[in-house]
Amino acid sequence: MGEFAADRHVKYILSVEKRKDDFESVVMEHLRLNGAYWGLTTLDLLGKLDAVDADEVISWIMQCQHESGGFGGNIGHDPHILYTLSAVQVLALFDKLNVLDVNKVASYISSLQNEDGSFSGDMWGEVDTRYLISCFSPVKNKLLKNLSYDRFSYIAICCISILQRLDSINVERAVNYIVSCKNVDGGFGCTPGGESHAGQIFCCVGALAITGSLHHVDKDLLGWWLCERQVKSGGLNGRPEKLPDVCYSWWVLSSLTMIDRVDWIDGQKLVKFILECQDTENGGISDRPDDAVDIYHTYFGVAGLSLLEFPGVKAIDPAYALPVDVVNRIFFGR
Ligand code: GRG
Repeated sequence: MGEFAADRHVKYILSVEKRKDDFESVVMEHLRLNGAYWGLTTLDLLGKLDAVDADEVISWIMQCQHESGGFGGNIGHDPHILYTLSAVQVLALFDKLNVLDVNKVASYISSLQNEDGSFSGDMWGEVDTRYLISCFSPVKNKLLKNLSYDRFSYIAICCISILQRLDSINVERAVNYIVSCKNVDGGFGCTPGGESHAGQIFCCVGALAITGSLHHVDKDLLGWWLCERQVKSGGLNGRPEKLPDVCYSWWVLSSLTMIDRVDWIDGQKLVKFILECQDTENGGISDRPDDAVDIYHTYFGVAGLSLLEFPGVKAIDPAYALPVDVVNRIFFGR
């Protein structure tokens, strides 16, 4: 099994920020705040967050805030619930949540809750976040336009919980909506009746964990569905018959961790798969061995290793997707 090239990954992440004209930076332009969350959380998991200038990052983040209280993906871009979560997560990483007008952000999030308890992504109603994620990736450029409200439910709940303002949304209705997306296979889809997908399952299980509602999950049934995502190479796919992808090391493993079934997959084989996806020369992790690396897969590969308790990687919280010490600082002040 190859070595874990932690130092190279740190160098790669720091270099993405500097290469403003290359392909990855250009396609990331409109979702830069989300990319910042991926890169900076990876640095923190590797104990290297101090390699960036915190004041510079915070000042840029605050310039992405809109008068509505929401944040855009970059300066001058429209606000969206996903970038608002990324902004809050990055401020939490730097222990700078105090720069926020919490009421303003909370009122932006609560304004996006619909009558049925679900959330819209922005004032226009909906954008599928798979599109947001896939269009930055050199290997994926798909426009996927199905409704995806329960994904926004996770984003809203995670964000408002970090701000300790869960009382500003209707949690009961939000939970009811998420539960209505549960399928007979134990998984969750984008909308009621939608196909179970590991990314979606993370969102639903994460939101249920944060709101203390995990009793709605059939843990054994969902555990089976999730551990069947492991394929021969050791990697995990996101749904039956699909190719493995490093990002599912996060979406699947975090869900298994939250329902206490993480030992139902072969952790050693998954570690081997993630390490095979590294560019050991220039740093970064790709979706599958020998593909081009990007910052999204680098984050989710390292986050997967964290859940597998890989040496030298800090522990990550499976629901908040932030280092455990950051989550403890938010909720317990230490
Ligand atoms: C704070 C970690 C964190 C997340 C914020 C954006 C978000 C909340 C969750 C997204 C969950 C999700 C749907 C992940 C899957 C993303 C992805 C790469 C989907 C690809 O979809 P397909 O259909 O993939 O192209 P498969 O693998 O099924 O072929």
